[in-house]
Amino acid sequence: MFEGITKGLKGALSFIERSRLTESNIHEGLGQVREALLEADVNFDVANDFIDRVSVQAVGDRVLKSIRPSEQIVGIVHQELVELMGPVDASLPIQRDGLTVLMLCGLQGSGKTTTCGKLARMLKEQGHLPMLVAADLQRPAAIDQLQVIAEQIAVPCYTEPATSTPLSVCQNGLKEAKRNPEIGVVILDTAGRLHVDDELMGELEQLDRRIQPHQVLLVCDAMTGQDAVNSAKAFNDALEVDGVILTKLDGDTRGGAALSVKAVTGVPIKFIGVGEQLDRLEEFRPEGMADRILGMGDVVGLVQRAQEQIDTDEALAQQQKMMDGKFTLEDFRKQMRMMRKMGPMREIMKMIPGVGGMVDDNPDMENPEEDLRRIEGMIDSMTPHERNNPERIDRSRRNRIAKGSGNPPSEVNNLLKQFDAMSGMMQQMAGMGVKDRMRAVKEMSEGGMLDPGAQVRKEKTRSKRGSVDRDQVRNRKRQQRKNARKARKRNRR
Ligand SMILES: Nc1nc2c(ncn2[C@@H]2O[C@H](COP(=O)(O)OP(=O)(O)OP(=O)(O)O)[C@@H](O)[C@H]2O)c(=O)[nH]1
Ligand SMILES: [Mg+2]
Repeated sequence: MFEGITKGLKGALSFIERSRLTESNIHEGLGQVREALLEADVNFDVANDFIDRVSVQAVGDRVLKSIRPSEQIVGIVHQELVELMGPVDASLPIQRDGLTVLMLCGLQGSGKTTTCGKLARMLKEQGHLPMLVAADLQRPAAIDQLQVIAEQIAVPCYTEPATSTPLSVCQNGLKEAKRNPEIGVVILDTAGRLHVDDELMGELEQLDRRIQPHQVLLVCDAMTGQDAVNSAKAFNDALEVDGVILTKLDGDTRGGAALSVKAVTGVPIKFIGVGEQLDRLEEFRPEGMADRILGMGDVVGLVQRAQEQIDTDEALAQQQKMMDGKFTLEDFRKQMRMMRKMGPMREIMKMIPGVGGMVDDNPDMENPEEDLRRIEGMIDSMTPHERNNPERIDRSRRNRIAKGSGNPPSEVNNLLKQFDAMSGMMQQMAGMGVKDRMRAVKEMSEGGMLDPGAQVRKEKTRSKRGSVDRDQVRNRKRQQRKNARKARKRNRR
C-alpha cells in the first residue's frame, strides 16, 4: 500500500534530516514533499494547501530552535496528514429499536456488492443480524452474486426478479426484514454505472428520498485515483453521502484518493477495503494511515487485525508455554499459520513500527510468505515427536526432513539453530521490562533470528552470483552468535 508515496516522503524528509535547517532548505525539502504528493496523484490544490499549512508551522522559531528540528517537521507532516484525512467517526448508526438501513452506492466495479458482504460480515461478528437486499437490477448476474456472498457469510438476502424496480425491491426487502425480529440491519446493494449520469443519480435520489436510509455510503475504487475523488464529489453533490468506503487499497494504488477525498468532498473515509475476501475490511483511522504513509508502522491496526484473526485463548496458552520454556516447533508452526491468516505478510510487517522501510528497501523481504511456507514445509516433514523434541533431530533425521521438504540439510540446520536460540530468548524475555525486551528484539533481529529464511536466501543469492564470500558469511554468523550470547548473558543478570 502506498509504496511510492512512502518512498517519496521519506526521501524528502531524509533530505530535511540531513540538512542543517534554514528557512530556504526547509522550503526545498517541503517542495520535495509536494512532489511526492503529486506523484501519488494527490489533488493539486490539496497538495498545495497541505504544503502551505506545513510551511507556516515548519519555518517558525519553535522548529528551527528546537533540538531536533527535522523530527519536529516529520511530526508536523504527520499531524497535517491526520487532519487532511480526518476526523472520522467510523461507527455505524445502529438503532436501538427498529431497523438500521445502510445504502451503498458507487460507480460500476468499485466494489459495492463485495463491500455489502464485508459490512454484513463485520456486523455479524459484532452480534447483529444483517440482511442484504439486491437492488441492482442492471446486471442480471448481480442478484446471484449478492446471493452467493450472503450464503458465504450465512446472512439472509432479499431478491426479486430483474423485472422489478429498485424501489420496490428495497421497499419489499424492508417489509420482509421487519417480519423477522432478529434482523437488525438492512444493507442495500445498488446498481453502478460507468460514469456519473442523470439516470443513475435519479434512481439513487429516489431511493434515498423514499427509503430514507440511516447512512448512504459511497464505495470508491482507490485504484482510479483522482477519478474516484471527482466521482465522489459528484455523488455527494447529488446525494449527501455520509461516508466513503475506499476499496482496493491492497492493490498497487498510489494513495492519492485516500489523501484527497476528505479535503475535496468534505466526506470522510469510514472504511477501507484491503482485499477481495470478505474479511478484508478495516475501519479507517487517519492516524494509522498517516503512520503507514510515513513508513512508521501502525500498531493499533496491527492489534485490531490480530484480534480479529487470532484465537485469544490459543495465543495466551502459547505465551504461557514460551514463559515455561515449553514452546515447541509445533507451536511455532501454529503461530506461523495464525500470522498467515492476518493477511499478506508484507502488509503485516509494514504495520510494525520501524519495519516499514526495511520491507520496501530490502530485496530479501520480497516474498516473506515463501519463507514462512518453506519453514512450515520443513516442520511438516518432521514427526510429531521431532516437533516436540527438536533436540532429538540428529544427522539422519535432518537429512530425511531436508529431503522430504525439498530443502538442503543446511537449511534445516539453520531452522533448528535459530529456533533454539529464539526459544531461549523468549523464555528470558518473558521476565523482562519493556525496554530490555525492545533491546532483546533488536539484537534478535540483528542476529537474523526474526527472519530465519533471510540468511539462507542471502547466501543462496550470493552463491548464484558466483561470489560466495565464505569469510564474510562465517564472520556474520560469528557475530550473530556473539549477539545472542551477549543478550542471553545480560538477561540472566
Ligand atoms: N483487491 C481488491 N479487490 C476488490 C476489493 N473490493 C472489491 N474488489 C473486487 O472488485 C471487483 C468488483 O467488485 P464488485 O463488488 O462486484 O463491484 P460492484 O461495485 O458491485 O460492481 P457493479 O455491481 O458491476 O457495479 C471484484 O472482482 C471484487 O473482488 C478490495 O478491497 N480489494
Ligand atoms: Mg455490484
